Amino acid sequence: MTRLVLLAVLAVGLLAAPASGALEPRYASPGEAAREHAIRTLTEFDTGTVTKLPGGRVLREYRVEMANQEIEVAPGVRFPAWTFNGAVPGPSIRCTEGDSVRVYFTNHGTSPHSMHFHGIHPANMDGVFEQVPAGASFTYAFTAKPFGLHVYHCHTMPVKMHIARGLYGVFLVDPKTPRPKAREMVMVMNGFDTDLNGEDNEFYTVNGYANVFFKDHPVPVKMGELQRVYLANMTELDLLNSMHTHATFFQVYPTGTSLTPSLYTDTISMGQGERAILEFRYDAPGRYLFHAHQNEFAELGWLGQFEVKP
Ligand SMILES: [Cu+2]
Repeated sequence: MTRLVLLAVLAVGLLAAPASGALEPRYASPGEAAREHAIRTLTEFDTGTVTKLPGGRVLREYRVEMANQEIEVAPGVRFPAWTFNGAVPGPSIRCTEGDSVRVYFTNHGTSPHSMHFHGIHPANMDGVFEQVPAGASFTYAFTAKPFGLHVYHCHTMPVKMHIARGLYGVFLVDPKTPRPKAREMVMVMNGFDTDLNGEDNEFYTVNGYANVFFKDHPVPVKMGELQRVYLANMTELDLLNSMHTHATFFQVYPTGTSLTPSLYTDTISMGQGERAILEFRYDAPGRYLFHAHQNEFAELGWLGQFEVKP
């Protein structure tokens, strides 16, 4: 009988799932929600609602809602996150160079927040001096430039804390002539200061859940296919994070602002806020590790594997 009631409650929860991105009603547990979010973030982009402005320019409109949201970051480990659209990292906002971008931001939190986009735009769209009080909204409007792999994050003091709590995501501006066809993935490297001491991280992840691409979801890769990773480092409290691929080398496009790679390697280190586009292939089937080359980070959750099949 109790089970029936529980099922009924879950069913009502599913039907009533709000559009604001609150996670609980969609999943059986916070752990399932967080794992699912990490996996979805790998391949999911928010390309906005697309219309044309008079004159023909593309207008892309996005909605981002800040909310305090407890999430799971490793099995059984809860973290009182501050989130954009209900999870960490926030949505991967994608557009094309020259598009007119509008981001409708609402702060459902308990303190001021903002969205600071990396890119080129006017001062009053920079998310620094125009703080958005709790309960208020703000519209960011700018032209997307330059093309490349950027990030956005809250820029409210103390910024260190607002980023450590989870307020960041990828802002990808495609060149007008698209990059060559590839299988594309987003990897946001981050850390979680789960004891909230403000000094160090207890867990390191890609896309928000420890070891998710090692244990729960080895990343399927088609042998010979061009793989493109949009890699961003949003780790707070540590100066550097890194990625190392086993048994293959990758081309590096720093910040994605050139179509010509500048490095061919198997390990890349990045400071806070840095990002790069990596391109590689696997020529033989099997399982290949990828992980932070700070082995401490790898052992605290930043470890994954590619499962290569013909
Ligand atoms: Cu904030």
